Amino acid sequence: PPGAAWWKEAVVYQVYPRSFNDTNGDGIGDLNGITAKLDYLKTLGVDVIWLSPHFDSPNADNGYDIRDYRKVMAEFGSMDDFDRMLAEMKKRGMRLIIDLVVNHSSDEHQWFVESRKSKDNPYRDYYIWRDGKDGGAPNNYPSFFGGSAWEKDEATGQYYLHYFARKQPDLNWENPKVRNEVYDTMRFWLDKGVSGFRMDVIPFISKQNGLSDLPADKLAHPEFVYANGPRVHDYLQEMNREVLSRYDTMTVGEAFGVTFEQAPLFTDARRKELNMIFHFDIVRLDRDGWRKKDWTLPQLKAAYAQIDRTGGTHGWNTSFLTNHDNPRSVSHFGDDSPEWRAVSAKALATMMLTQRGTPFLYQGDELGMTNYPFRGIEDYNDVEVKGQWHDFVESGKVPAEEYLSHLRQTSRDNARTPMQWSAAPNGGFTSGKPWLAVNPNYTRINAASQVEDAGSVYHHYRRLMEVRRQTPALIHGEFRDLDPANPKVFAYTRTLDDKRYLVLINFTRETVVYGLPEGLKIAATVLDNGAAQQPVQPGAASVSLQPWQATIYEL
Ligand code: TEU
Repeated sequence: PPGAAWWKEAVVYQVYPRSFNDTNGDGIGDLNGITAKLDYLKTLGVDVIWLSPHFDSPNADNGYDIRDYRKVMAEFGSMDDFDRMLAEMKKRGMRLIIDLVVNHSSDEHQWFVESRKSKDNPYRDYYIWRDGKDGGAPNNYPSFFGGSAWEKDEATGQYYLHYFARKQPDLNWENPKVRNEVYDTMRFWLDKGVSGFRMDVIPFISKQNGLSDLPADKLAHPEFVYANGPRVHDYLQEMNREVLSRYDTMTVGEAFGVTFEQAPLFTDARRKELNMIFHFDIVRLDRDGWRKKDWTLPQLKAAYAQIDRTGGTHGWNTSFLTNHDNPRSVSHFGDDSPEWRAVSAKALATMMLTQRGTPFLYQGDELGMTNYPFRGIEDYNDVEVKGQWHDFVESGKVPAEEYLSHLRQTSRDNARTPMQWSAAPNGGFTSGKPWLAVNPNYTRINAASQVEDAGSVYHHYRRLMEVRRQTPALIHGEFRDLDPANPKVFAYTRTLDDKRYLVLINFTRETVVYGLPEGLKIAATVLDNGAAQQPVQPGAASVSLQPWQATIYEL
């Protein structure tokens, strides 16, 4: 098909290494643990692995605070382990993309250690330093992890900018030396054989001219200002020219704060910036910060349609329902009660893998892993939670119970509990004490039992990836929502030349008799999620959809 590319056809699997597989008993996952599970991933049908940060880090934000961009985090292993892991991936025909976290570094990075020493240090301009104003911070920017985005530093009395934790100072991209350091780092890893990058909060790298105060209505969502710096596209085009265009890469930007209108500026291939971005509109459909809101199926469908339109003719999209910053997808968009968990997880898998966009599957979702049964604040590990607890609860603005009731559903820690490999202690994740508690449902929900069970969520994912790989229309075909207002059923077609497929997904616990619109008639069933009770006869113009049934048909 026109515009075909390996990274459009690939299925990506995100590994959060800290929680994936521990082989040395320290309670923290490691690179050897990933290598040990490559056959599992290969059998599942994974083409590309996105590895969350594996670099040397003091772990103020689980590796999203990097101390040395060319060193492997000691807890995860050594560079030899990395090289072996990559070689084993290649042997299996799999590729690796790594996390490029260059909006900020750790405050323990050598550049910052130097930078903070004095105003005339050669590294001073690697970061963003300003004088205070009226005895306080230079402006009213908030940090995503609580408090001000400015921290006063004793050595010089100036403030440095940090959009995230205090231990994550923002790099100064205005400085060409910083940009060249980043490009060198990228070449270092590309020369080792990685195939590209997931770019952490990449729209934030260009700061607003003058850094003036945010107006009151922007304070709750500063990302829409932070993502709109004047030079972000210059920098990305330069990065593309200097580095990306010289290798065969895949790039995906985490587009926090990017609106539908702006998305093509990043992904239109003619602009030579990034291949794709992660839109936040699905995973944050029912969110206002830490608060959970209700959502409806028509809203979800509208977000899908919008995202598909922004891809347009010259861009390409991602398809994902969670990652390490979001709750588990079955708990979020499905039904994680014992009766409906497996079938609704399969229905979501069908939806995710039949969108026009590269699917990004997060570890454990292929098992239908669920949110964790958190009780009190002491059950959480996330730096974001600690900051919010301070800002909202300790300040008296929000009652603890109210915050906690939302947090149970929205916390990033839901996705960060260890992988559930088997019914062995700690889900087989570690022989030691896991850094974050394993979900107690590991005895029922684990990889070992699902690999053995042809009817499991795992095998549904595997079959879906196989069907997708063999069906160009499900990758490249035009997407059309047949019935955007239907509150129970998601019905859409994927069309390429004379091939046309229909996907029907029942988002309820009830049977729904669904009459196909526009005189459409089913020719054959391609793949069902196990819910259908009887085969649909060729020529059928209506289907009795069982609870959470999700079926791909050929028209
Ligand atoms: O995430 C940025 C991001 O959008 C979220 O952290 C967001 O700020 C938060 O969930 C809002 O509630 C990236 C990484 O994915 C995340 O893990 C890091 O903590 C963050 O950047 C800083 O590097």
